[in-house]
Amino acid sequence: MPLGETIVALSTPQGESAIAMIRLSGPLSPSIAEQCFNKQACTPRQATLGTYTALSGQVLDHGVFILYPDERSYTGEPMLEIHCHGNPLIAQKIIEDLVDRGCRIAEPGEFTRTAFCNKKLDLTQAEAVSDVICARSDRALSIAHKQLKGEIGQKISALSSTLLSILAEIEAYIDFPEEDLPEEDEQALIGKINALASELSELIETSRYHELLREGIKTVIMGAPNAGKSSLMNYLMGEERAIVSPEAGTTRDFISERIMIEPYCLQIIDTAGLHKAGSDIEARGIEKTLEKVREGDFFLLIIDSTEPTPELPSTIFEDLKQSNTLLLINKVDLPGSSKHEDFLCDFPRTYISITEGTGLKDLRKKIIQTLESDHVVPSDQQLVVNARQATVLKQTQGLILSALEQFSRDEPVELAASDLKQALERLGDVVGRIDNEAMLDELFSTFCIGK
Ligand SMILES: Nc1nc2c(ncn2[C@@H]2O[C@H](COP(=O)(O)OP(=O)(O)OP(=O)(O)O)[C@@H](O)[C@H]2O)c(=O)[nH]1
Ligand SMILES: [Mg+2]
Repeated sequence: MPLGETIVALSTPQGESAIAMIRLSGPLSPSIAEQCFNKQACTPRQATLGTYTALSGQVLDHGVFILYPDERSYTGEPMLEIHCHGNPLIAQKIIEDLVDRGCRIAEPGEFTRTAFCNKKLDLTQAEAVSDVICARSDRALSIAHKQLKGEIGQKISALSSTLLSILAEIEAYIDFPEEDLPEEDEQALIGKINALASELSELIETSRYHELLREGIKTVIMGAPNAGKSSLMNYLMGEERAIVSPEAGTTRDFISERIMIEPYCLQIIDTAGLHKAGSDIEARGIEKTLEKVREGDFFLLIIDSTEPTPELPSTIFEDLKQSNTLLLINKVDLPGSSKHEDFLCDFPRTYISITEGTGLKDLRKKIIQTLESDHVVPSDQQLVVNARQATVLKQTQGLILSALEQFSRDEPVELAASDLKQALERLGDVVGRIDNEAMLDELFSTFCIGK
């Protein structure tokens, strides 16, 4: 944002509501508060009741405003919040009046961007603001809040410090070239660099949880035709969402809906039954099922206990694992039902009858247990990086691995040091920090290299 501009936007959703909130950020905020509400002085950061009068003299609304006259605000610059009645017409007229008074309509995310530019938030915290707003479940919310508190930033700081101390040790030898790096010191350094690379791998790995938390856990209900997949979908939804019929091959196209099973949001997908297709349409349905399986995070494989175990395409087991699949042996109410104990015997399973309600009381609990037992979902203590952060971390890791390579090839230590310096800069980009030079100065001022 160019210096000196004041931005304005409606911060609550469009439409009728009890209250709407209009937010301003920039130097005009204090004078606008005075002029529009005709108050000579108002107490900073305190809700004040007032009448909003437009430049034309028209009274637009009675409402509450809060002035943040200095940098102690969300954006780090003067801000004004106007809480008016939630009539879109009022909000629109106030915003038009504010534009007439010299404000500019804010770009999407511009308030948070301003906060980042004014160092109120690091980049990971700024990104967390959107995760907090979009969180669909308790788990997604608690993880986004950790990030908003700056925990990824703290982790990056810790990794940067480790990298910096490794670099400092190497620099010591560069400064005294007559002394060769002793073998045991070199091995110790390689050990530290390897440990750092593994820590980065662990962090990069967590990015797979980001979309899962944001969009819901993609849970594919699959099995042979007529096994009861759509019946299960309807049971979990609590409504008749999918067509259920005794005719095999009823579901041709997939159906997807979100449900909550606290503390998670699941995106459940009912699919066409897997078997040897009789027609082109069926074959297309089955192809779509296989596509959904490839994209799935979690699988509910439903088996009709009165039928022989289904023959599933072998490629499916590239995705379905003991750790991410729950077997549901259905229709146990019918005579002649079998336990199918030999089928995928090491997979977790539960016996149910959807029509009679058998085994359904604990089904949600069992789903959560299976999800949690093998880390299909993150724990609430987990840090989760997003795709951008993972990309930057991978680049950092690439530079660290390149430094290791230089060591193993007995190249001059300067080359490894150069890779590690670049890695340090790249790591700073995760949080959008641009002061690596300052960090280096600080550390080396306390480091006694001559010792
Ligand atoms: N007896 C009994 N019948 C069931 C049970 N669950 C489902 N059914 C019946 O089985 C038939 C097939 O159920 P659906 O839910 O349509 O099965 P589906 O797997 O979606 O079938 P397709 O979409 O054709 O692949 C229906 O007549 C259901 O009422 C159960 O637990 N016991
Ligand atoms: Mg169906």
